This record gives sequence, C-alpha cells and structure tokens, in this order.
Amino acid sequence: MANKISFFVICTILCGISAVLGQLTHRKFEYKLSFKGPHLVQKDGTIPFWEHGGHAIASDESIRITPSLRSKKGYVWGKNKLTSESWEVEMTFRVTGRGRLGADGLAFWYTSQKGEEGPVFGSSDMWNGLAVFFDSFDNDAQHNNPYIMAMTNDGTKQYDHQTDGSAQQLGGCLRDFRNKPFPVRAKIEYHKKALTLFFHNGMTNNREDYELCLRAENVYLPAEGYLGVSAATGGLADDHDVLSILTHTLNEPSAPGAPGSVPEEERRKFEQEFNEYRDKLERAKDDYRKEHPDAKTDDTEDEDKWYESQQQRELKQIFDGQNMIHTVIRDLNRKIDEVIGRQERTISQISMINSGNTGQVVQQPPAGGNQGGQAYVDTIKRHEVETVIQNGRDILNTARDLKAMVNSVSQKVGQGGAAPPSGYENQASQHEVRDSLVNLQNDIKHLINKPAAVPVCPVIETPKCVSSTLLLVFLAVQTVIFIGYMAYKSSKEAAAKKFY
Ligand SMILES: [Ca+2]
Ligand SMILES: [Ca+2]
Repeated sequence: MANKISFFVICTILCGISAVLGQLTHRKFEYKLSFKGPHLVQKDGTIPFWEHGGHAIASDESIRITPSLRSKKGYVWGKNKLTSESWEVEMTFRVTGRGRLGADGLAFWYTSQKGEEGPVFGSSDMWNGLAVFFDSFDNDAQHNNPYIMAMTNDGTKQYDHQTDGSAQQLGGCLRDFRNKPFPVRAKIEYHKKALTLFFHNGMTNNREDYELCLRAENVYLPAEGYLGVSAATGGLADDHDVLSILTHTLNEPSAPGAPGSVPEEERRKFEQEFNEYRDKLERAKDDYRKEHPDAKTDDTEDEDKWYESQQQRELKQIFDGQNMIHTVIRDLNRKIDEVIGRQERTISQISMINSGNTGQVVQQPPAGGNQGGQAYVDTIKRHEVETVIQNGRDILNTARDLKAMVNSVSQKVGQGGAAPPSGYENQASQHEVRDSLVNLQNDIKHLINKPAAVPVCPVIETPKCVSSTLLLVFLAVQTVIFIGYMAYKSSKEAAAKKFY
C-alpha cells in the first residue's frame, strides 16, 4: 500500500514540476478552464469551474447545449478568465440530428465578458473577442453549409444572419461536422497574435487527424477573456453536445518573467526534491520486495492501471488500421463511380456516332434528343399516328355497338325470365316440332314403301330384304311348326311315361 501511495505521490510531483518548469514544456494544462467526462457533473448538477444555462443539460459524459427540439438556446461559460497571451483550446463535440439538414449551429467564444442568451447561436450579439461558428443552416442559400468560420468583434458589429456572416468572417472552411461516427474536434490556437483553427472531421478516432481550417495573422483579441460555448436550434433542430474542452496556455521558455518560467534557484530546489522522492520510492520498492519476495504482480498491476497493455495497443492499432481501410475503400468507391460515369458518357457518345453512320439500321434515336440535324429514318410519321388513332376510334365504336346489343339482349332475357314465353315464340317452336315430326313420318313411310318397289331380294334364302307382310307370314308359319313340334313332343313324353 505504501508502495502505491509513494508511486502516486511521485507521479503527482513529476507532473507538477513539469508543469511549473518553463524550460521543460511550453504547454500548460489549465484545469480550471477545462472540463471532460466521465463524472462531469457534481451531485448538485453543477460543473466544476463552469456554469451552464438556457436549455443546456449537463450529464456525466457531456453537456447537451441544446436538445434536438425546435427553437432552443443553451450555453456554458467558464467561471475563470483566461489570462495568457497565447493559448490553445481543444473542443470535442457532436452535432447530431435525424434530418438531412440541421440548425442552427454551435459557437465557441473567447470574449472579454460572458455572453448571455441571445440571437447569435444562442448567445449575445456585439461581443468583444473571438467567435468560432459551426453553422449548420444555410441562411443565404449559397449551398455552402455546414460551414466553420471565425469572426472577431470589438463590441460594435452585429452578426449578419442573412448572409451567414460571410462578409464578416476572418476565414473559414466548408466542412460537414454533423452525424459523424466519432466526435468531431476543433483546436483553436492563438499564439503570437496569429489565430489557427484545426478541424478533426470525426471519421476516425485518432486524435492526431487534424486538418487546417484557417489561419489568420495579426489578430488582436482582448488580453483576458472568458471561454464559452453556445448553441441554438430553429425550425430544424440538432443535438449539440460538447464532450470536453481542454485548455492549455502556451509559454515562451526564453521569456523572463513569463508565466510558467521560474528562477534557476527554484528550479534546482524542485529538481532536488524530485530526486529525493525518486530515491525514496526506489528504497520503498526494495524494502517491499524484501518483505514480500513472492508478490511480483503488484508492480505490474499498478503499471496496467497507468499504461495501456500490449493487447489494448494492438486493438487500437487494428482499429486505426480499419479506419484507414474504410477511408481508402470509400475513396476507391468514389473513383469507381466516376469511372462508371465516364464510361457511360463514352458509350452514349459512341452510340450517337453509330446512329449517325448507319442511318436506317439504327431504329432507336440516341438519348439526349435531336443532335444537330441528324435525320432519323423509320421514326413514326404523323399520318401513321392518325391512322392508329382512327383505328382505335373505330374499335371503340364497334365495342360500343356490341355493348348496346348485348345490353338489349340481356334486357330481353331478363323480361323473358320474369314473364311466361310469348305466344309467337311458343307457336314457332310448336311448328318446328311439328315439321320435324312430319319429316320423320315421311321418311318412315318412304322406308316402308321402298322394298315393295324393289324385287331384287330372294324370298326364302335371304331374309335381309323382306317386307313386313312376308315377315309376318314367315313368323306365323314358324309359330305353327313350333306348336306342332311341341304337341308332338308332349305326346311322345306321355307315351313314354305310360310305358314305364
Ligand atoms: Ca446560418
Ligand atoms: Ca450559407
């Protein structure tokens, strides 16, 4: 335990010394001008060293300057003044919304007085100092938003919303900062009266992926100022979330008496103290090892807490690599789209040339309309169109006639079903049946009379063609013979019975 405390103490002192000694570093972290999650808010809902208002909501991870609801304004201002001549502020934020367009935007402020709720991105107009606007909404319809711009004001100028401040800006860049996979970042650096704005587009999680947005020389800002962020929504709305503000003051190591530089005597004193603590820590470590020879893991556990492990580093590298691959694939995809577009244009041009050469062979006209007097053979003529229309009309008339006819028939059928059949129709069908019967009778008579006129058939041998009279005679004879035979047979049987 003592070992851990000593390590912590030595680290704290090391950080303190490195921050104090101007010779060792040029940048000094200003924790009273910064905030960062997690555990951003205290139990009473306030943020240490900062105050928020309007519709801003502070959570553990970020400050939601405005929620994505219409006509909201919010802000957060540092309680302490930034008094350094040179400084650097890194702001991490997200602007997210479901709409294709968002509004109105977010502003970073460095002003001599804290702003209040007002018309310029949620804060007051006529400010004295610097504003950096992340303007989502294109008020002047120049199709140049989302836009990032810096604007200085001496407390006299009014921000021109109608032109998106395009005439008032110090400089800017057209960058989309909405709906990015990772938080976007802006680094605002004011050093030797030069303002530089770097932007990180949030496509990767690599903190170094900054690109230059603007640089302006001879920018004179108030010597001291408050840092603030504000945002506003309008008819359209975005969530404007600020995840962190990290402020560093930049000090010249050579400048005597500059903030951060200390006299040589004091520096030696700190160095001596540092060395004493380091020796003390080493001795404590040795003692601990002697007392606990088996406990080897303690140090490594401690180190794991302070440094990233090999596995974490590899994962991070893989992640970065994938991000790069993603970017490259996206570029390739865009280039392929370009190539396909060119190819299609070329093909259409070739087909146009072909249609010009082959004349009648090509039936279809090329896309893009009539090309400077090229004759298109085999296109449909006016009279053909008229003929087609006339045919269509004829067909329509015929169809109407047919429809009328079908309607009349169906009406008649309907009436017939409702009433008994008319006398005329009944009589006609009766006549038809009668005629058919008469015809049938005649045919039969003809058939009966016909054999009498044909004497060809022999009477006995071939009974194929006999008359009905002959047939009856023949049948009568046969019957008589059959009865005679039966009588004869029965008398014979009776004689036989007598004999037995
Ligand atoms: Ca705007
Ligand atoms: Ca615009």
